[in-house]
Amino acid sequence: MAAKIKNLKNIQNTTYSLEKLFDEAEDFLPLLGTDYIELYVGNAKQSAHFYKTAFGFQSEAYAGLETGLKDRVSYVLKQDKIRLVLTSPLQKDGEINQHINIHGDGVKIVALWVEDAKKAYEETTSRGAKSYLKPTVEKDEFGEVVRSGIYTYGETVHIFVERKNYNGVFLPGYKKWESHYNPTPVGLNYVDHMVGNVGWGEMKKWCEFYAKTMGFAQIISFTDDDISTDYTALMSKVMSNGNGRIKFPINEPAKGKKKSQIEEYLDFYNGSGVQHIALATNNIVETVSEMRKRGVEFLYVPETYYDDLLERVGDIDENVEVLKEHGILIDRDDEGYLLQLFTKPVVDRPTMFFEIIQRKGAQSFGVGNFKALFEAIEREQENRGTL
Ligand code: TYF
Ligand code: FE
Repeated sequence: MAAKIKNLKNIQNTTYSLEKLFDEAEDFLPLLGTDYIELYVGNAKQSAHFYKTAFGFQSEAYAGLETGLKDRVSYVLKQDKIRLVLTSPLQKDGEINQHINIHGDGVKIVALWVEDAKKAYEETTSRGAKSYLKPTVEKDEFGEVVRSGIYTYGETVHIFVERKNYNGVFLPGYKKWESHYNPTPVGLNYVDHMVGNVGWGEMKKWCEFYAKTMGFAQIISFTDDDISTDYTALMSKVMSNGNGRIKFPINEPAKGKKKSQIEEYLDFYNGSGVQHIALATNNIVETVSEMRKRGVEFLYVPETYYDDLLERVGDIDENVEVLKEHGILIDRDDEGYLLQLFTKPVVDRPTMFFEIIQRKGAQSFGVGNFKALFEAIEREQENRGTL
């Protein structure tokens, strides 16, 4: 067992070089960053209140009946570079209702910021990506935005957003959302990565999808031999774009002693979808203590995790007692270390959750924490009776 984990650490600790992975090929899909993440939810007004209160997001933009929409409402929230869009249907039937009926509240759109949305569409669809939205120009008095989109795993889609010199609040059609209720930010800065759970045996297919249609490369791989030991059965590969701004780990379940956490997700989500959104902070202790105060529930890490911590990770800037108090996990690779912590699912189904991460050099994914993390997830599964 220990050998397995060690073995895994070796895989993780091999520094990948984006330059080496990408130097040959010209990047046919340059991505500037994550533009927004849109969730389809049952009650966007209340979800928006939750993300403002508990996660420190700011009111940014709104579209609904007041702006001329008849069938849906969207609230746009912002915190530094992170944009969340919460959308609910205003009528029966239709795509949004169906999405919520099948999946519960969940991520529908992972929007990527590009220089040229038409080219992004052509490059990806000509390589086999399925079209979701043909290049569409939207205009208002603040400028012009072009969007296009393709399907990825499950019913999830990627929308390419080209902002030209747009200086409206979000997109044409949205108005500024003025609110008297403005809780302070909690220090979340950008989307570090977003993880997809895909069906049995589908990881390879979706990694190939990102490689072939979007020009991504695999930077890390965990096989079931590595992590389907006593803990939780899953396999994972991390796909990255050429500049490393977009990282999509893809998990698939594997057969283990207990029901895989990925299988539990697939059962409740009724298919593949976004499992977690990792948000970066530059002060995880402050961010997490603030989020706890505001009611966010995090996975519980036993105090014994901290017993051999300094042996495992060496010198760190933070006080171990403080990390222990908040259950923050730490892992080191050959470039530095990272601190991370996972929320419990933020919806009623055991599906989507968030990761809070602070990177201090390390560009890896916390493999040294998998044992503690997966045991914590299993305790939750046990409480739910789904293990
Ligand atoms: O994103 C990752 O790959 C890490 C590890 O249920 C991980 O955060 C993998 C599975 C999981 C939670 C985290
Ligand atoms: Fe993660």
